[in-house]
Amino acid sequence: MTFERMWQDLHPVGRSATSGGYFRQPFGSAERECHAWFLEECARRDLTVRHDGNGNTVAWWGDPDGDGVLTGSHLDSVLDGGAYDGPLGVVSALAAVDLLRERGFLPRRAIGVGAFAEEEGSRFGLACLGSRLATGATTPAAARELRDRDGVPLLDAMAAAGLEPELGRSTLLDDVAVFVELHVEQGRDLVDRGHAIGVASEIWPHGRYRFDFAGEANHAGTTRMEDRHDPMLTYAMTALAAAKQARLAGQRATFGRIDVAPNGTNAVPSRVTGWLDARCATDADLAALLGEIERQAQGRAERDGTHLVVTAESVSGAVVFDPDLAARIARDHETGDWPVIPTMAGHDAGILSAAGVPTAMIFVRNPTGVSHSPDEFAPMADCLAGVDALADTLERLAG
Ligand code: HGY
Ligand code: MN
Ligand code: MN
Ligand code: MN
Repeated sequence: MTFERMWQDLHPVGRSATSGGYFRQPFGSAERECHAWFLEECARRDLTVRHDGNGNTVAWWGDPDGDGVLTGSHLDSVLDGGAYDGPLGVVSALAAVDLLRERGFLPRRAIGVGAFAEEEGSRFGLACLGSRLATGATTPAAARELRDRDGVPLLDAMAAAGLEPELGRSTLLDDVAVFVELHVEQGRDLVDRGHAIGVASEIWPHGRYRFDFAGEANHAGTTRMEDRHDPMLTYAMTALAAAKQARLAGQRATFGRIDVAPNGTNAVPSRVTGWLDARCATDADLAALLGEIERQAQGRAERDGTHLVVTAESVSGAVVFDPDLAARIARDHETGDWPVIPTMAGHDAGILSAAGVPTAMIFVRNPTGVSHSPDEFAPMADCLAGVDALADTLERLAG
């Protein structure tokens, strides 16, 4: 099975020697090394590579002619992330092509292996940037405005990585009739149910919001507590309120990133910026959660004499995958039905589904249940079961 060889080749790219975590920043050196590896593997298989000018790449087995079966995922990672989130879907897709060829399968519909750009939004702040540009969910004009944390424009980052970015209308999906993304499970559902493989039923709505808390810089020693307008306090109470509100309703609210100015030990901050990642089962729940968090935050800002501005940076609505397609994939397998389960993690598959492309997701068991961390893991046996499941699915869809 070629999966092991490919996984050994790709595994070390972008892994930190200290934390063991991965940082494959979009259009950064490690992610570009992964992408170059991907192109080499496509060339080995005589796949026809197409770039869409927006950072996305699809390599075709056969001529899609508007009716292709696409699989694949992303190669970028979050900061200090895991090895499997993204790359497992790309490597499994290449291994599934090999397995189908070993079976002597000749596709009636072309099969494409894709790598979408900037799925994590870890550099330019917009999750699933590549697939959003591919579907038109984000316009090229909006993408041109994006800057990374150092102020580098998206176009410059892409050009510096050797791409010839157009950021124009992507033709990538003109060839795609159906998309199946294999992904490591980011949770414990499969391990709790005792299954190596699962199929996605839906993706929760997911929003990212910037909370800008402005206060009054002052001396940490000479300023009495009652005289302060400290944005760190307003931020801290907001983070606590968000966590409490989400927990009460079985939802998700995370402040995983903050910026403090001037960020000095002996100065009351003038500004604190926090980014909230919120996820709920329905669009209405997400709007209600945000409303309640913002209401409590504004109330605290009044108490602290600080000022709060909340900006929605990216919001993805609820995605319900085609239940018939999900059931077809879940049912046809030797070991009986696989579980059809929801995910609270966002995926390129969600963006394509929202754009009307018939889409399905296959999950591979992660016994740790942990993701976006070096501890993310999928046993080799389960990865191979995933390749087999993906090959079976592609055989059915492209046969
Ligand atoms: O953030 C997410 O849900 C996904 O892993 N990009
Ligand atoms: Mn992912
Ligand atoms: Mn991820
Ligand atoms: Mn099988």
